[in-house]
Amino acid sequence: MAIRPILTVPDPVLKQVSKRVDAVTDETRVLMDDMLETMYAAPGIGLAAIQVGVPLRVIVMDLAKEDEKPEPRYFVNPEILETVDELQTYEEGCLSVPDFYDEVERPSRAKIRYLDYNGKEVTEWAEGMYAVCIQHEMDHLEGTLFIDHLSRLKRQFAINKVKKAKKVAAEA
Ligand code: K1U
Ligand code: ZN
Repeated sequence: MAIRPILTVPDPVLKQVSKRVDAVTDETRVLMDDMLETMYAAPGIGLAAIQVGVPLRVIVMDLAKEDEKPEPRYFVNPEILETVDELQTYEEGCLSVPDFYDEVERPSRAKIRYLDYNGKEVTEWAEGMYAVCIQHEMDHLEGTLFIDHLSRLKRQFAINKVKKAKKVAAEA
């Protein structure tokens, strides 16, 4: 397994639409293993393949708390089949927009279908934090970041903050 660098805004790669995976192979599993290690190291609770520069419809996630047993989840070619009208608001973050958080409103439940680590098809309802995170990660597959749900002013503030932090780090 390997930790891969995470792309940050305003990298144009993050705006790409990711392509479907033909079949879940050992190569896909190497990518998912690397992504999970990268996500744990960051640390984060989710990661889309495009965030490590791979434009494929692959997501990893682990919503277990620090004191709980890890519960890695793998999603290949995930689709949202249905959402409810009820909305929930959560203060989101993103490893591609480090150190910036803001509230985003999304459907509180989403019915999703995806292939798991072994290529088995799963259909289930996501709710609570699972619904927040899967919708955030599936946005990445369309080249959409959570800051795209905010006002232009807030989005530009977030991008400028990341740019400035990168400049300071490069000068140190
Ligand atoms: O960059 C990403 O897509 C991952 C992102 C997932 C996410 C967080 C919050 C709402 C929606 C989606 C993160 O993991 S940001 C870091 C984070 O939330 C976190 C890090 C350590 C412990 C707990 C949470
Ligand atoms: Zn993100």
